[in-house]
Amino acid sequence: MLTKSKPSWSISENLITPESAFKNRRAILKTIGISSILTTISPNVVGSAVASTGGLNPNLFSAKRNLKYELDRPLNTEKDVTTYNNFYEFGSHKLISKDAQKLQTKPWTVTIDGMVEKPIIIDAHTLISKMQLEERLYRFRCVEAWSMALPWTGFPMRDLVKFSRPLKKAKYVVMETFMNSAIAKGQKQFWYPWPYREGLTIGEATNELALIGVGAYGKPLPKQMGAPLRLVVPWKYGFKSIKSIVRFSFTDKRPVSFWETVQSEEYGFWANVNPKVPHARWSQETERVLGGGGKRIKTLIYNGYEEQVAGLYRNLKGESLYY
Ligand SMILES: Nc1nc2c(c(=O)[nH]1)N[C@H]1C(S)=C(S)[C@@H](COP(=O)(O)O)O[C@H]1N2
Ligand SMILES: [Mo]
Repeated sequence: MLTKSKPSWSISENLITPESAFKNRRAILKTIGISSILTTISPNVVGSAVASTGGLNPNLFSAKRNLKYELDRPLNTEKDVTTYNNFYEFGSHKLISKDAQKLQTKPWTVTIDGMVEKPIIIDAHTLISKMQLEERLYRFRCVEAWSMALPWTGFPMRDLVKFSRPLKKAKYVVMETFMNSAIAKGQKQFWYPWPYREGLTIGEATNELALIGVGAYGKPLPKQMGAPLRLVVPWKYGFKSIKSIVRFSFTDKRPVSFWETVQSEEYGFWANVNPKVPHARWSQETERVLGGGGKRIKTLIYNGYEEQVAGLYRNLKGESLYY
């Protein structure tokens, strides 16, 4: 793990080692003809877990990198990212990766409804196969002030919105996570407003940065990261990036999300990253880099994505954009 700090806005080739190492390993497996073990191996054998591809070619998930999105910091290792997770459905702590393997992601049905020309019910893997996948290196900042940087595989949410054919009057898209307390024990905690729910304005959902993540490190998304598909909105605090989505509903009413229902003064609708606006219980000025031995770095406005997203908020008055 690299801990040495690099000049800002530069990323050298050696910073992408974790992923290239993975690619080499897979190339080797392929040559000796056992690449299929990647999909059949028991998830518990590997710390990071090997996810199901739902019958899709695993190579699909090692998509071409979109070089437009550069990092100013090293990528985290796959181990960092896949063993420290927030997924309250499986427990209110970070070590849920093993329990999350109980999630059955095949088949996985996604419903697109509400203010659309015609509701659609579609298998998640069929949906993924219709989309153009790409890889993007993004920063990710949790409201709890830890952060990471990783290579996502996914498709622009904009493409999903287009596919959904929303009516003109739709202003928001609301997303929901699966509901199954038999395997997700956290959902037995009745004081939480299950299922997990999040929402974006149509403008946010069609912003170039909004991604539907279906993979990471060139592989299908592991269950603990929200397989088979989750939202990735890197300019917002992590809780907006809802995992294991089963429903996209278009509406003209601003939704109240899961965490907003629990604690609206701390977790609002917009939740854009801003170092100057403290959380009710801690400062947001700096963040602890996962795997960085406790190292803290300065948090950037919109998590460093001001150029892409500031325009979305310029004319909004009287809104608490930053929590
Ligand atoms: N369904 C669901 N989605 C969720 C969460 C959750 O508990 N349940 N946690 C959120 C929070 S607080 C964060 S920081 C990110 C964590 O994503 P990661 O575990 O892939 O890093 O997922 C977000 N999406
Ligand atoms: Mo978070």
